[in-house]
Amino acid sequence: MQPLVQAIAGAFQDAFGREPALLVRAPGRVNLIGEHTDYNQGFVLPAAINKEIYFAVAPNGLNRLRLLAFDKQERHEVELTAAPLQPGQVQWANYLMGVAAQFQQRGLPVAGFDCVFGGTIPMGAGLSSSAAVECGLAYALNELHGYGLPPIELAQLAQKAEHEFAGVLCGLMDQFASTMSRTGHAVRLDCRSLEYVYFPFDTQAAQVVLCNSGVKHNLADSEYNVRRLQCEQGVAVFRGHYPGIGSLRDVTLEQLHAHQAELDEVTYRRCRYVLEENQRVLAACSFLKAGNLSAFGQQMLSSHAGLRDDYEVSCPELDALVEAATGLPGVFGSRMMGGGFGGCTINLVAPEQVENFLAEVSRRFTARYGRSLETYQAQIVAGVSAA
Ligand code: GAF
Repeated sequence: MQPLVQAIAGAFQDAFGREPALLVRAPGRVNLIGEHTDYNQGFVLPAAINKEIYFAVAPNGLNRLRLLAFDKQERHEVELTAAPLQPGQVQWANYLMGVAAQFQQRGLPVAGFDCVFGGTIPMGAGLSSSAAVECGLAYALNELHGYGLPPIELAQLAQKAEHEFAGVLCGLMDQFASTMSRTGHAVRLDCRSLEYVYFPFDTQAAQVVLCNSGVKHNLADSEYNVRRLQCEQGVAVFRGHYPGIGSLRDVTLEQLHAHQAELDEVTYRRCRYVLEENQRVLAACSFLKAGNLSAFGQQMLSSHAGLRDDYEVSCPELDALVEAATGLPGVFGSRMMGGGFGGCTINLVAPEQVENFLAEVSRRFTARYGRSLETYQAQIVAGVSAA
């Protein structure tokens, strides 16, 4: 057992005076390409990584949730009543309560339980720590109660918890990656049909290197919801002409150009980005299948340009990191990743050049921002499971 899992199990024993019934691991994710496309019913290509949240859980025979955040060493207790749980003041506890509430809302009662959780996913780095927290507890409650929900339903349940208890109207990508990923594979999800295809991703050919800008933009959540709204405003215009259109996924670039004059300039750029990004994901998957990492990486660079100029969710630090990476020996591609306004860039780098890459990008980042750069070399792991 990993030392951190052991420590979390030990903290459970100390806090609640008995052994946990279940130990769970739930991973964070990277996204190779396909950003801000999930809530537009488009395509994404994420993979779960070896940055994870671990849980020790057991029923407590009380009508209470007793929660302990290992990293913060904070405790929180909530009474279970006949009414479904509601969001409270403690942000970290809301992620857990939100999941319990989703079981309740589906008519699946939640018995009182004790839970200690903690992990290695850096907060606010765009690696989906919140999805991992949600998916890990969803897995645990499903197991403890024997509800038998399939992993994809756990992902949907966790997504709804994020909407209702964190107020972020996210798509399904992060929760899908945390529950459905496969070791050594990226997974392309069609967010409209929920069809998915696994693509082997050989980290011997390209290492996944993450560079953390260290920026945690406090507008990220509100701007995220604004982007979603802008896309919906675009959809409304197209629906006026083509009643069958349900989302930007259904709009073609020809239709976008034909109706450009009816969209304000910002909405036009938001829509253009999403349409082009969907095409990039499909092209990138063909390149990945063909083993053409250079062409794959070009799609990543175009994705970054679209996120920066059309979708406007990048920030100077992320742009500087991509700029510093571009053109270095062995770098196939680089782009900002996740919701944006901070967090990490994802870089695909030939293994023999990783050392040079880290030295060079760190040097440039420090010269510009006067602080050191945190980096991670990610392995691709399986979705949520017992620890
Ligand atoms: C965040 C969201 F949670 C995802 O659903 C996705 O939209 C992503 O931003 C942007 O691609 O991680």
